[in-house]
Amino acid sequence: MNVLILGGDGYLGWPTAMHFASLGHDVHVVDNYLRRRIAQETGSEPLLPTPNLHDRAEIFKSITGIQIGVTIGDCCDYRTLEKFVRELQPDTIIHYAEQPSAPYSMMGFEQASQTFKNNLTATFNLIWAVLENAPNCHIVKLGTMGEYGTPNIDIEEGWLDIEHKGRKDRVLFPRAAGSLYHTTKVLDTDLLWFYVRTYGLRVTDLMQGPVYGIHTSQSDMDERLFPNFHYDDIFGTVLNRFLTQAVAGVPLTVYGKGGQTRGYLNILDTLQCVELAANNPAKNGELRIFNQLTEVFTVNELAEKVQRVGNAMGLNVQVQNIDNPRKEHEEHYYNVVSTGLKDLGLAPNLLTDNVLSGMLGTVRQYRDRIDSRKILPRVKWKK
Ligand code: USQ
Repeated sequence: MNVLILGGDGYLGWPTAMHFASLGHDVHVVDNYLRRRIAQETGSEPLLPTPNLHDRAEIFKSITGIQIGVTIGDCCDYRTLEKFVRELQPDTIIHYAEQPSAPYSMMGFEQASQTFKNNLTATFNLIWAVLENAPNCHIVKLGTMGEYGTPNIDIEEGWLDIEHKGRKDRVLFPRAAGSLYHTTKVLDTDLLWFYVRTYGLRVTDLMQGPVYGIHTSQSDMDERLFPNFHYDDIFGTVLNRFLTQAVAGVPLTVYGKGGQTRGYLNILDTLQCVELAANNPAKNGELRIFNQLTEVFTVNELAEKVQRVGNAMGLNVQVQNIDNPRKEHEEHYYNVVSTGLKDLGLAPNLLTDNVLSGMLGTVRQYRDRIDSRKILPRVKWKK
């Protein structure tokens, strides 16, 4: 396949590029370094050194002989994006080109506005670039489980069959996101759905839970190919943060009561899921939605696991419930249907003690790079 990856510099974008290239696909990545800029602005440097995209592509080529095309460009510039789609004629476009941090989107007007404009414009431009230049191209879009929020009913896989006053219909599952970032993903889904049902685009929208992990087959070839692993309060996802806190000797930062429940997955399974979606494309005129997660945990359960495994490795791991900077339910019902990707063949990599100790071991090698000032939450949701 000819695969174009938007947001190819990100925590998931770069591992996805190497994964697809290693499978023998022609891969081209585009990125505008927005995350790198925000990381610099907010003092949120990743734990592991991450060379720029051109350098990473060169390192990858020197090891594997495989070329990944790189363009530093902005998907919010329609002409840039349109040119790529026209010239490359991709079979699949994987769209990660969004500002991915919920806390950043809640900092204030500038950050909210940047998140809103970037995420919606990138998606809108992608839709038009495909409509005008490659209408049969399959768009694989990274959504988020956070689109649904935490409703008091089972979360179905994208769609809900309803019966109202004796009549039946199928509608998008109701969404109630908990941050502006998550809300931009809700709006993305609505935009895609409009263009799918009106113009016959083919789209897979992957509702993904928080991802953890460092190691993939390709990143393990050279530490300079590692994903950009964040542990700060802006970009770090909760388990990656807890692992780093455990190594740094900082009590694990459980927000509020810690009963917040989410569906998690290993970065290896993100790669598997995106590959499965790409290999089994949606049909023209289909918005196919998969809930992308492999295991469900509360924050307390994650903290307990990290504490137990960390202590067995000789760390002294403490857990602390701190004031929740976010507005979210801390105890709630959570039951998600996620059969679509398993039906396509997803074989989950579960969060075993071995996986945890492997990640703790890697983080420990970089402990000198941990800046403890970046650990406590700096952004509060106004309540
Ligand atoms: N949390 C803590 N302590 C921390 C950090 C987080 O208790 O130190 C809690 C949060 O309050 C939340 C849960 O852990 O209840 C998950 O937080 P997170 O920061 O790992 O995830 P979130 O902000 O929701 O966003 C991340 C990614 C985002 C993706 C999303 C999937 O940054 O791009 O869309 O996970 S989901 O959470 O399912 O919406």
